[in-house]
Amino acid sequence: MTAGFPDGFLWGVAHAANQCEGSYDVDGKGLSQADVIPSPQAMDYVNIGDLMKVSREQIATAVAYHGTEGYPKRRGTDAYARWEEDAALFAELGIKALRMSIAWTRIFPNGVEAEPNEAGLAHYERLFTRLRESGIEPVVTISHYEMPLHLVTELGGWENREVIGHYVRYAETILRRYRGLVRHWLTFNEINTTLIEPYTSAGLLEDPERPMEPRSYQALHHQYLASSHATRIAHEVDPANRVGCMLARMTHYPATSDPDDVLEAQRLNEMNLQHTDVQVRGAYPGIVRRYWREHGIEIAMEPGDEELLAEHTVDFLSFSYYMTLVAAADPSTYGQTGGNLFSTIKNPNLPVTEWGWHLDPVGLRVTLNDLWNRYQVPLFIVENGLGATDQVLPDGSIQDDHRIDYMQRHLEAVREAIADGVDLLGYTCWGGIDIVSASTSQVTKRYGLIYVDADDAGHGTYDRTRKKSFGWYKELIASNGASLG
Ligand code: BGP
Repeated sequence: MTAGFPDGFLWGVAHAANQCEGSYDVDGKGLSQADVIPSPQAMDYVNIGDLMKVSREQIATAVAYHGTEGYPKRRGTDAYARWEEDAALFAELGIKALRMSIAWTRIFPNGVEAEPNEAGLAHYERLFTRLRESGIEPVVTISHYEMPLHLVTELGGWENREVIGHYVRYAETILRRYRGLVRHWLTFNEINTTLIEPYTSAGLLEDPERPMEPRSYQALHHQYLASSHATRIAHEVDPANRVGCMLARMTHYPATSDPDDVLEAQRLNEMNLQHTDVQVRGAYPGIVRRYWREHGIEIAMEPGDEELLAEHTVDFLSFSYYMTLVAAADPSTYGQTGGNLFSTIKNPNLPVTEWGWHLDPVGLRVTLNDLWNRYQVPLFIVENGLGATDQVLPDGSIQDDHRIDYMQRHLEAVREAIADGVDLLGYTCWGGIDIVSASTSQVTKRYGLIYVDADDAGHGTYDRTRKKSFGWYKELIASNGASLG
């Protein structure tokens, strides 16, 4: 008999402003870099990164067009307009935490203004207040795949050190305004994705003259510094604030027991953990410095940078978990499957989702134990869920047993990890409500416990319906996990 979930465990759901809010030009909001990503003309689930970038020409076309047709993230799933209805549904679900993000462009529309936009600030204040009244703790990502477009086109995104100052002004504004309303903050969503999808994560546009990788590492350095500043300010504003980093954790298994495969898996794991090494331990690990040396990457640092990183490390480590990956010294002989952000060698032991992602509940236990053993700081699973097509039956119900099965098996693995000794703050599934996919911009790649009547072209009533999984999760939360059996 394993121990259960601890008292005060933060059961919740998660989503991001750029994928659910819509209302892209309402109440003074500026254009974000997500608002100009067009619907993909063709889906390629293996080369997923290609769907997450745009060119200068595409941006110019998007800026000249005022409307939502062809730009799914401008519509989201109408959560800005329907915030009260959604907050009521979340209260009914009984969640203890809502992981969400603030749209930077609602607070500083172009990112460079001296004064914030009061309409944007007031919106989130109303929402946080309502959540707290319902006993829901907001867990807020300061920048989740969203930054003002102006900072991308005029300043060059996070590669430019000036962006740190704009982020810090934004972060300080919200940290002060929501003092007492929000106590859990994440500085950046999946910070490692700056190396994988540099446009979506760091606002970097391609330049044929300048290879992307060194620019991405420079951008990351600036994001780490910005994160440390935000952590410093959060602690100054309210010592009760808890700040987390956020990693898309991708545990690599070796394809075989050949030591060369094992070494390659270890190398890829270390490279994935370089980000938490900086943000939790406070220093760049040797493997990254070696990588820079061997690839001719020179990072521009200023005096005091490394001290700042060392001094203002995060309080907890949050991460998304969707799958595990497979590594081999010679990957060319293996078949590939799709993946979150990039494809991987197909693991013959694991089934895959409709989008080709490995399904691996046991891997979540492996991941939790690895992270806990390495860092010994509280962990928080802030994303885990199944993207799937859902059918509405003639009686209007959605019987998403596939999602219930996914969550059941992943949460059983979580319970085992807690019994192993992992200190886990909470679990917020992705997502509470159907939203626009980050990578494919589809609504029909559904993650929610609440169905939204909308298709990929934006047609539909946007009305909300509780799926079968809603009732299942509600019971689970009410029993603090005991109904898992
Ligand atoms: C993570 C992102 C989320 C989310 C999720 C699912 O990488 O942090 O924003 O969308 O993955 O991915 P997708 O929407 O591409 O299916």
